[in-house]
Amino acid sequence: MSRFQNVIVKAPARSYVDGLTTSDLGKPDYEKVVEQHKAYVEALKSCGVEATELQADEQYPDSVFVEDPAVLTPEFAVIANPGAESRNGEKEAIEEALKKFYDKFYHIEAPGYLDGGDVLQADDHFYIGLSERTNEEGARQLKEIVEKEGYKVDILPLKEFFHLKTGIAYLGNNNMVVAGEFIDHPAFDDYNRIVISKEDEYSANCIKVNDTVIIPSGYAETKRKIEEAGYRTLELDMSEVQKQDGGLSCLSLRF
Ligand code: CIR
Repeated sequence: MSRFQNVIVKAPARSYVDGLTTSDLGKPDYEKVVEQHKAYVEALKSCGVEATELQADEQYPDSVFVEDPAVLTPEFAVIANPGAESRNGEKEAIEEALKKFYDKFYHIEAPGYLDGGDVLQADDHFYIGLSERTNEEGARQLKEIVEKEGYKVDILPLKEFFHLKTGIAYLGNNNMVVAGEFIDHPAFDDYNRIVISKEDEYSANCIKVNDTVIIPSGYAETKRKIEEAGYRTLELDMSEVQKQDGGLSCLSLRF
């Protein structure tokens, strides 16, 4: 798994509290999400990356979730076409920010829709989830792009999860964190699976940033399993992010 040098993050807007959600965890507290986001950015920096911190954009309540408007590899950037109407325009600011780092861009175009949260890269293999946000045409376009660039691709229709990465994370060295519908999924048979139980499902959305796996706080079993697999962990309070259906991966683009 390549090391990351950069991340892009975006500060939460005041309108964040009115963003999209399916959770019944209540309305997020704006001051608290700002604190949690700051701690997240500090944690990333402590893993050795340089952070590009974009200003909050009140027009887009969900724009703190920068993972969804793009898919990045070391060689090229794909500007996604986010499947929620209220979020689609977020891609413009992200493309602008990425111009400093990338020369080679691809775009997912309507009628194709795709959220970066539905895309998992594990070494030379991409997994693309079909969800409420990513349709077959969006997945087909991304498949064509990344296959042309030499990657392998599997497209997986999701049964329960909101986004593909809601329930799965790749830690490198063939280690895959899996929850729910992915625990027995044949697509992941060849990985060493770190299985997350139903009650800890939220913690399946974790991120490996260089030598550290960042996990949400409050999941002792997940922490233990990931440490037993040989990783150092760092825990972050994600309560206000979870209220808006977000997780650790959603809050940054790492490259
Ligand atoms: C949304 O519904 O789009 C946001 N409230 C949450 C997006 C989370 N992003 C992700 O899982 N990649």
